[in-house]
Amino acid sequence: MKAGALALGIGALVLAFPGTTHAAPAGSNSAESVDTTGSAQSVAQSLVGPGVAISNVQYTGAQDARGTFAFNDPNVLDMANGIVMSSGNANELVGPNTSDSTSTDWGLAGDQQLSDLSGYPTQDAAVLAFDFVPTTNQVAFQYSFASDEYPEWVNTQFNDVFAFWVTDGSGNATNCAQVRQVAGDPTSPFVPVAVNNINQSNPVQSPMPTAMRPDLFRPNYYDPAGPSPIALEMDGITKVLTCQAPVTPGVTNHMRLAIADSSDGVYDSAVFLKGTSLVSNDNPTAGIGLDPSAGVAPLDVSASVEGHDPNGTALSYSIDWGDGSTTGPAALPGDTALPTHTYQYAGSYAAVLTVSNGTNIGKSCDEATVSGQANPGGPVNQSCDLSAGGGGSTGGGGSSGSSLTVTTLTLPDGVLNHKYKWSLHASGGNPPYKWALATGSAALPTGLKISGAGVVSGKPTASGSWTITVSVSDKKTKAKPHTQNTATQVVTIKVS
Ligand SMILES: [Ca+2]
Ligand SMILES: [Ca+2]
Ligand SMILES: [Ca+2]
Repeated sequence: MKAGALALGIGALVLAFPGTTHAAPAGSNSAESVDTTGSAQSVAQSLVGPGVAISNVQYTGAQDARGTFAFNDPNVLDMANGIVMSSGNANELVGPNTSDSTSTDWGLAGDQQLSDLSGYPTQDAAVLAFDFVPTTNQVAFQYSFASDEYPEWVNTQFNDVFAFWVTDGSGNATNCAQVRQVAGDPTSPFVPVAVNNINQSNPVQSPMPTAMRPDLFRPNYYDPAGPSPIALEMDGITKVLTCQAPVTPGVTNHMRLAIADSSDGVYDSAVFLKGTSLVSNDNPTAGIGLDPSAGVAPLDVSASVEGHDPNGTALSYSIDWGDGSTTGPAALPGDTALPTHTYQYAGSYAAVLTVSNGTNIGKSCDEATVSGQANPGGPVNQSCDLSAGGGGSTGGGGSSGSSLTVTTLTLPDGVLNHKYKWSLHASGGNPPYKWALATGSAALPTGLKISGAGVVSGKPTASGSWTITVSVSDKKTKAKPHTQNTATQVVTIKVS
């Protein structure tokens, strides 16, 4: 049970859920599965993508505390598969959420480095370590932290914590599982990803503590009366975050992935790492979190933007909000910004962040769900999973080097004599892009025009259906032979 609960004056929570373990719901959800039977070597291998060779894999902790996962429902986690590490039994992470206190107390030792990060003594540490040889001076991978300490034990000593330490060829170690304490503030320190540093406060404390980085948090609080919003056992989970760390190319570097309970061994926490996402690359990382990420139109949101370039090059950023509006490109001083936007109409919008160092790009995406006033341009139902370049919040993936493609395949219908505005999108090639009607294309609907930035806008003054061909060109390469790519796409706009 939770030691210290009575001292906190919320012992009733413990009395209500006296058990320290409960039956695993594994198998109750066919869309999600966890497998803890593989070797540590195979688990580590599942994390690694192109450009990284691993060796000397070592694991400390319970066998059932680590494994691989396959999640088919993108609403659960924006990763289809990967590896998982837990302070309890990883098999119990599979949804639905059946308890607010899912616990396995292994009675195992903690980890001193994690205790230093948490600020409290840790227990039940699971530590996966290996050597690797990268081909560039940065590694990056995606992850998400989840816990049943949410929300009742936020802002307490039960500050479950994890870390990913990357040690370069000179012995310099970086914990890359960190976020800025305050969104968008370049003077704000980096803090470890932990229960107390990413949350939406604690409803059983009075007064309720300040929510920490709520823009990065997805609540999944246990509700005895009905299903929780996410088909996952954990009561809260962070959005997909990117770990980025400097490394020494061509020599042996070291990775240490660790998670533990704090102050007792119960109320599990876990971290999911995206499969094959540990890559060696030169792309800047990008992260975006919308706050709030749901509400009634008109919905004012702020986007915490974070980027980092592996070579320290100054970055710029732009956001396509998904409703035809864009922000930027703008400079990203201090590698962070907090732009705001208002969603005027109901819909599901994918806000796509692009961070550029002038040569390479990193992309990230977050979703806003807006209810209320219907969109006169027709329903909008976007998802980050549909975005180009692998989908989801990708920090290191980028799309530089892949072939230029128009990713907008359909355009929403217009309403006669009403404002219309929609952005076209492309991926690959060598951004920035320049848009136009393709040579020989039919004309746009009367009253609409297309800008070089790819925005189709105006006020249609005639009804009908127009099938046009749009064209996108990327930037001509500086090096000889100068190359420039062009892609076209046929789209239809109906006005009624
Ligand atoms: Ca739970
Ligand atoms: Ca435990
Ligand atoms: Ca715990």
